[in-house]
Amino acid sequence: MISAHRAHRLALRVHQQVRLYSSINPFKTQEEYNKDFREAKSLVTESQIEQFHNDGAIKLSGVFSQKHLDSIAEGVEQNLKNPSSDADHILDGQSNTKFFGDYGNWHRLDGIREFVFKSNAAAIASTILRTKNVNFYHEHVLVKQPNADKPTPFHHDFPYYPLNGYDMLSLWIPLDYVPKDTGVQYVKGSHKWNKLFIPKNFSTYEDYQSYKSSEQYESVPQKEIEEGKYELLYWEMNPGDVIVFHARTIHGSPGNKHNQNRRALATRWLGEDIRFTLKKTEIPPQNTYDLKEGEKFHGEMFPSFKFE
Ligand SMILES: O=C(O)CCC(=O)C(=O)O
Repeated sequence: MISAHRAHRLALRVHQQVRLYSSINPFKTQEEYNKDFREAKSLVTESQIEQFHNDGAIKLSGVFSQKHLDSIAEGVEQNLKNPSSDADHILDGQSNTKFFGDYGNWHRLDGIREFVFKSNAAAIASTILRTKNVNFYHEHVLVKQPNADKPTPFHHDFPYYPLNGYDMLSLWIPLDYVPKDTGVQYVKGSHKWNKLFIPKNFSTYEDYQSYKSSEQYESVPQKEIEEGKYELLYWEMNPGDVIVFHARTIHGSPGNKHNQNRRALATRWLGEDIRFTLKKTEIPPQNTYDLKEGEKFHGEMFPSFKFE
């Protein structure tokens, strides 16, 4: 469990770095963000938006340019070389290859920061949430190395985070070709079950202890998912494609059976109704960045994107 001291140190480090980077990075003009927003309407149709809200996950094809994928690739490389203290290096039982995961480093990784602020990601998230104002929450780098056969356990993201509300989504963006049998699988419609599931440790597959005592949470129905009780959505993907999924949609992925990397970046976006709430969990980071209970996320840690 993260100590209060470590949480405070992390919050301080992040604050200092964010202040530094946002003062030197010119980002885009409001007019350029507005243009992204107008163009997003041609990248995602009204029926795809409807499908996202009904199914909890959609795939969009050819959405990100090579320039933006190059930024992500640079950021992923930087992250692999310089992981945070919260990074997961999950060993693979069979072959000793790894599943690497790390998050919340955008403020210190040039490539990721470039992508978040200069790509059309915010405009796409906003369009799909049917709003003109989103906040960036954080990024998550996920790299399954060749033949890393460890699956990602089924889970949904929402209970991992200190927040309440409904309108939150992720953009899962692969940098490599993803064969269908390696792609993330989504339990269709599970975001609308009105249930919260206990987060899982990606390494041990165990439910996190601190949630077990709360009646609010139950275990993910792993057995039923494996037995095929629910419809799963999953896709073959090419670089430039993206999966947009709701923070309450249950998802997981098989191991990487192929002799090539499966590098991906998930960026997480908050809509209008999301509010900070302190949950006592074992999952870092636990820093609250000075947010008060019930407050909207704001400030340099959770940059706001507005579109006109
Ligand atoms: O990439 C994966 O295997 C899982 C992704 C995931 O869990 C997420 O983006 O929330």
